[in-house]
Amino acid sequence: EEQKAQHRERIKTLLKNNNAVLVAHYYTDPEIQALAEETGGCVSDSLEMARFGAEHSADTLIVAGVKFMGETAKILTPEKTVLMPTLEATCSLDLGCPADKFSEFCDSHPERTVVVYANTSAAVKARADYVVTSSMALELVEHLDAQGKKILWGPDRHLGGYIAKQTGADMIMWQGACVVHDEFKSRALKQLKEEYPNAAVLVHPESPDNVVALADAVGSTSQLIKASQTMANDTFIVATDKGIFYKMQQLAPGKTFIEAPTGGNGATCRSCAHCPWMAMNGLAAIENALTTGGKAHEIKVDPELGKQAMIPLNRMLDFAK
Ligand code: CIZ
Ligand code: SF4
Repeated sequence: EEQKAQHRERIKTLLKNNNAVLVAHYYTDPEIQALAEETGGCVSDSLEMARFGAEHSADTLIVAGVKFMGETAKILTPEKTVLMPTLEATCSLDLGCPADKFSEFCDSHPERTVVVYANTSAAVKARADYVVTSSMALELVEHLDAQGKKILWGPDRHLGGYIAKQTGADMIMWQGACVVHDEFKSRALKQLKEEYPNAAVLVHPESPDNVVALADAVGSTSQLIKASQTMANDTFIVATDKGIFYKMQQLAPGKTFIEAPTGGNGATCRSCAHCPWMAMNGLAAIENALTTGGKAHEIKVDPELGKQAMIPLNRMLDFAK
């Protein structure tokens, strides 16, 4: 604890001296979210992280999250220095969607509008017509569908399947998944609902469809946080990364939040409702990034690729306004 307090104090000084601001995702550890709030940074979903970073006057952004979030920040503001606690923090959706293979998939369906989730590399974004986050993907697909567009979606198959079902849009999909949300189990969730009959079930649509089917509210992280505030229930079963409990407890104090079951019946799960890559963001790593910067921490995006990727990213920001 004493060591953590020292890290916090040194980070505060470093942020000031470097004209830097800390931008943290809801899935990072509570101490990081608290520090971002305390230092005038932001805690949010990937859409708002992108917007905050692009609009803030700081010269340096330190992005606590996973690599695609740092890359998005760099693409939107190439003149800023973008640091991350570790460049090793990736995402199973990004890893499972290599740009060359994805590009071939697109090439074989030239008539389709390419819509990709923000959880992708700069090169995959550069190949897309639109980038989306889970907070506005459904509305954008609805909009494209109304124009008669057929869609090629990537990489999350659960989110894509959910959107196709909700909108009726013609979508073909890359078969990626999130290691965290893919682990939620419907049978165990049904049992838990029986134990807590008054609880509302909140589900992120990166979860399997049989889990989404049990939800009282389905939505992005920011939408689920809003639901925890506005729904009358005093207990919630939550199927998304448990990092989100920090914000839910802060904004809906007095309510009870329970993790949705992963793995079921005592079976092992790989990530147990906490993203292993989000978990790599620690106070020591943040301090190290601000102290040493450089190769181990600084996000670099090829400028030409960045220019290409900026087009669909700006379409996302404009559409979400
Ligand atoms: O699962 C993720 O990485 C999410 C939900 C990102 C986001 O859009 O905030
Ligand atoms: Fe990727 Fe899932 Fe981790 Fe989000 S929670 S960064 S989608 S692996």
